[in-house]
Amino acid sequence: MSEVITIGEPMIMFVADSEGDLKDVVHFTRYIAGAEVNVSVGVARLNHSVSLISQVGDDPFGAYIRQFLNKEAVETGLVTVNGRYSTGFQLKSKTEVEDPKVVYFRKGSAAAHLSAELIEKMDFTGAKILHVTGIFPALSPETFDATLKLIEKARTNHLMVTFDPNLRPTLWKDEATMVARINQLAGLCDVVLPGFREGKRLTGRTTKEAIADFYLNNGAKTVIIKLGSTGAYCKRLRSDGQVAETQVSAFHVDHVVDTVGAGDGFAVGIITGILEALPDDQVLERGNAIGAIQVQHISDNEGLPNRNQLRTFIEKAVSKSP
Ligand code: KDG
Repeated sequence: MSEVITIGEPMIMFVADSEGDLKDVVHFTRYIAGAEVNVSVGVARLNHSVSLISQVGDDPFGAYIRQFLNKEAVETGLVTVNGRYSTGFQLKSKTEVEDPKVVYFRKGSAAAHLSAELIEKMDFTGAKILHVTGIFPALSPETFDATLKLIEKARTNHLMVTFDPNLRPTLWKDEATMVARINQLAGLCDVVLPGFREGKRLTGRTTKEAIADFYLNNGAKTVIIKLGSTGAYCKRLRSDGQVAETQVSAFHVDHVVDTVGAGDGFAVGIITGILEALPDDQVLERGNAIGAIQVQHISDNEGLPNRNQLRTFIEKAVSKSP
């Protein structure tokens, strides 16, 4: 099994070639989206082995996704093809001034019908980290169940479990269900990675320290909060029972093209930093750096760096800083 395992829905993403209401756009460019797919691509580009668990339809979208993942060296042995359902897709608007508008066509998709049976048969030998997000479990009762089973199995097999809440309110029945389910999952994971606004929404607390304490008291061992242009903050329960706090500042970005995918880039930095046993400040710095590189690209994953690109970005930023 690969070092990193993740579970999620890969989607085809059509990005508008021109600005304006999506209903008026004539030409779109095709990309691939999906938070966990983005993370798997980023981890593979940093030369760590990674497996994606998913399901696609027996259609050209599904075939293209498998081809893309294979080209990116993401292990696809656990991406099943199910001809009864279609591969999901989404439209994304083009905008320079605000977050883009995203419209999903994913209800009842092949991924939403992924069966937990696949997980029962999995062999975790050699795997070190399971990464899950709050998107896949929001798709259907089956995907919530599959996510829970996977987390339970990962814990039994002593994997570290990282969790990015990645709130998508339109995929949940209502706000209360979303908050309860996401916090249920977060309580079963070792490392929780909320954005500051997400953390406030999920916990009702208003400071980064209080949000971190909520999750530490709920079962997590480490909470890493994304602070956007301010950087990132980490609160960790050390094995000696002491609490360690770390905060690092963000990298400056001259021109933000699209913020979607930045959180996934951040997660790539955290996961690979932990795998490489980097100290906390370098783990956060790597997360910030990959997030900052990613926001300079329109695709949700094309900007994710390889090792040379990551090193060059950090060295340049450090040499410019006063
Ligand atoms: O985090 C980026 C994802 O949001 C994007 O790639 C698509 O998974 C996606 C979603 O559900 O919004």
